[in-house]
Formats: sequence, C-alpha cells, structure tokens
Amino acid sequence: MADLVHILNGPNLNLLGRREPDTYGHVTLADIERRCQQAATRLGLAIAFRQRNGEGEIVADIHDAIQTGAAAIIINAAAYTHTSVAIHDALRAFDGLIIEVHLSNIHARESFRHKSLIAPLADGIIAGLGADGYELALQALAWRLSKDDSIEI
Ligand code: CA2
Repeated sequence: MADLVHILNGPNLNLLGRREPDTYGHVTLADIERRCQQAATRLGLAIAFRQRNGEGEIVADIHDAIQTGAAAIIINAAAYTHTSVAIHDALRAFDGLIIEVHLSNIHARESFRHKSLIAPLADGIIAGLGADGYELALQALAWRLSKDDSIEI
C-alpha cells in the first residue's frame, strides 16, 4: 500500500494568489494541491491535503494523521509556525517524518518570523522556494521512505 503523507496548511493560505503576490506569488492553494497530487501519483505516495484557519483544527488534523498511520506530515503552519505550542505538542506525538515548508524565506523577513516552534521537530525544512517547496518535500519523503522500506544486508 502507498505510504500516506498528510499535507497541512495553516491560516490565510486559502488567500494565496489573490493577495500579496509580491511575497507569495500568483499560485493558488488549489494549484499547489493539484501539483502535490500529480507529484504524489508519480512518486507512488498517497496524500491528504488540508487547509485550516484555526489552531485547534490543525491540532485535530495532526491527531488524524496519527490515527490514520500516516508515514509523514508536510506542514506549512503559516503564522502558527511562530507561536503555537499546541501544534508543537501535537507534532511531538507523531512518530513519522515531518517536513516544514514555507513559501517565503522566513529568515529574510521580519524577525518575528525567524523563530519556528516546529523546526526543532522537523526532519527537514524548506523555505523560500515557493510552491516548488511542497513538491520537493514529497520527493525527499519518497526517497527517505523507500530507503526505510529497503532490506538491509
Ligand atoms: O512563507 C510561508 O509559507 C509562511 O508560512 C506564510 C505565512 C506567514 O505567516 C509565515 O511567516 C510564512 C502567511 C500565510 C498567509 O498567506 C497569505 C497569502 C495571501 C494573502 C495574505 C496572506
């Protein structure tokens, strides 16, 4: 069975493509979901793609990833990246791989965006590569998960 990857998106990312194109480009979240679905099919992964504006809803999605036995979570928690102990704690309970993704380079922006409460739990972090970051995260996971499945001699 294909490894399941939950792709979780935080508040306001539903506005992508309609506001702040200088920072986030013209791509919409629906475009990103379509690209992720195509990449996942190519890579032999299954995905569950979600966007939530509420912190508790993202926590519930992480619980869902745990309950469904997901192999990995790709998370762009948006503003909650920098503030949410609840999302940090929920991710601590997840045993699979975690990749943190940001469209923009958070380290080249305001200082309040430089701190991530997710980063200490992440197996990898991609920031500043726009929508490509999601696809690159899926590629990295396919590679890592195929190595985990391989028989060591
Ligand atoms: O660069 C990223 O992906 C961010 O996670 C995006 C968040 C921001 O708070 C993080 O610091 C970095 C913001 C997402 C909101 O996106 C909007 C898109 C269009 C219009 C308004 C907000």
